[in-house]
Amino acid sequence: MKTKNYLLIFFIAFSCSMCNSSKKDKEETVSIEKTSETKKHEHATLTAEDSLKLVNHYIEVKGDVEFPLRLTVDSLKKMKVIAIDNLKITGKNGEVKREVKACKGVLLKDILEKAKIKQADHKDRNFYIVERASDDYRATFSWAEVFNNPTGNNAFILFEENGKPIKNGEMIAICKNDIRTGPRHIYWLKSIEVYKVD
Ligand SMILES: Nc1nc2c(c(=O)[nH]1)N[C@H]1C(S)=C(S)[C@@H](COP(=O)(O)O)O[C@H]1N2
Ligand SMILES: [Mo]
Repeated sequence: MKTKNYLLIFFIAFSCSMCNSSKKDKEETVSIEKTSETKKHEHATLTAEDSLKLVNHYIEVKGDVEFPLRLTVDSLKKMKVIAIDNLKITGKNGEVKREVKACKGVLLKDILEKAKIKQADHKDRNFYIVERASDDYRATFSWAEVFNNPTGNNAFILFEENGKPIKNGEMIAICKNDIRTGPRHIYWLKSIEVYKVD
């Protein structure tokens, strides 16, 4: 009789623990699926608080440059400032995601000239430039695009939109002549990195 009771209690306890572990497994699978789903798509809508955490007060210019820089909105304002009207940010299907009536910024080219890319001679031109955001979103330019192509006069670092500071990071990057402007439009810009092709 006693052994029977013990067996019964053991059986109940065992089935309960099985029940729990399978539930846990299920929950874990669901949460993993959720994360990869957000990753697959563009970027999740952030709360104002989370967006604030991504803001940088300066951008770092680093890598293969003679003079690494730390640029703030104020230092950009001291450079050659260019006004841009009617900027359209378009997504991968050409849809307009955002429109800015008026904004101000400086050319990426001017920033790179200030930092001075470490070139051995005039044939040393195989560099790539990475604009990186605090969420690790990145856009890449080639040396030729910036210094030997109209793109050089269209790639900007912006610090002002419609007369006001920029909301999603103090400075953002854009490339105005891209067919779809979304991909090389970078919120929360954190660094501009120069690397040499091996
Ligand atoms: N830092 C950062 N910038 C980013 C992204 C991102 O995920 N992180 N997404 C890009 C994409 S895919 C597009 S289309 C444009 C416009 O996005 P929006 O619709 O969120 O304004 O921002 C780009 N800039
Ligand atoms: Mo996009």
